Amino acid sequence: MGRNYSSSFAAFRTGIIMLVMALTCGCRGKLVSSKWAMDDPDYAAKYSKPYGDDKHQRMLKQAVDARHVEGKSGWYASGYGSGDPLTAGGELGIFAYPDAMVETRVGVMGLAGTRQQDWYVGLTPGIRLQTPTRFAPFIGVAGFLGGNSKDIPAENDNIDNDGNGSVDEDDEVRSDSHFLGGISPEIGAHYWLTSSSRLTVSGQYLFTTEGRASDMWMFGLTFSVLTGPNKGDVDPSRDVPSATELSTPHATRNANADSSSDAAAIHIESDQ
Ligand SMILES: [Ca+2]
Ligand SMILES: [Ca+2]
Repeated sequence: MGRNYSSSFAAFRTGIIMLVMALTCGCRGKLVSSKWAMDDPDYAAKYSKPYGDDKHQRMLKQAVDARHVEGKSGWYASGYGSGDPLTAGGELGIFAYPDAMVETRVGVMGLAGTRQQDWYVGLTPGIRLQTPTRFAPFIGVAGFLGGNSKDIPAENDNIDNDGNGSVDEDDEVRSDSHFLGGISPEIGAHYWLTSSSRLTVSGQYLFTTEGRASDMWMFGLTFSVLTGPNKGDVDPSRDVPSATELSTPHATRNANADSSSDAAAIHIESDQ
């Protein structure tokens, strides 16, 4: 037990070391910058004006502020490890920031090990509460619902399992499916390498449907990319399409029509 816990901790420590290496190799000189996210239009809109008397105060604020993530979404890839029971996992998914302090995600996760038989593949939704900052500690909760299927011997069950007209012939097998569910409290921290790329170290304790002996600490390292949209991408002056436009593929708006009548401004173009 103690040795297994040690190996779990060693995996977590390796994740921390990898994070530090990535930070020092990939972003040397930019770990703390008051202009670290200026290539993000929403961040730049807030901070691109010249400094005034509040220069030092604003530099500090700009160095930590990551509220430009609000309303944006992206994708992520994670690797997980656990020493007790020995388990390795991978996850691909999408995430979104409905608020700068709230992150939601859903991914597809594969787990091998788990003290159960073989591998599992399943869906894992999650939510995190975090600081709206470049270095962002968080707490969260995630779920897992997965399953697997494998062939097991069926030579003695008096059933023609494969429907070939012969009962319990040599090497007859049947398909055996198994489900694994779980819920896991999570703790960790993000660090934004750039305005749109993020590294995460996390630890989650997975309570499984297989009983407490199968519960485990899973330590993870995640790389994420924020893909938008920026607030400026949505032009508030753009016309909202009418129901007629949306339901009629060949409808176009006549720019010369009387703008007082939306109905009159719609031209229906015929295929002929
Ligand atoms: Ca058979
Ligand atoms: Ca059989």
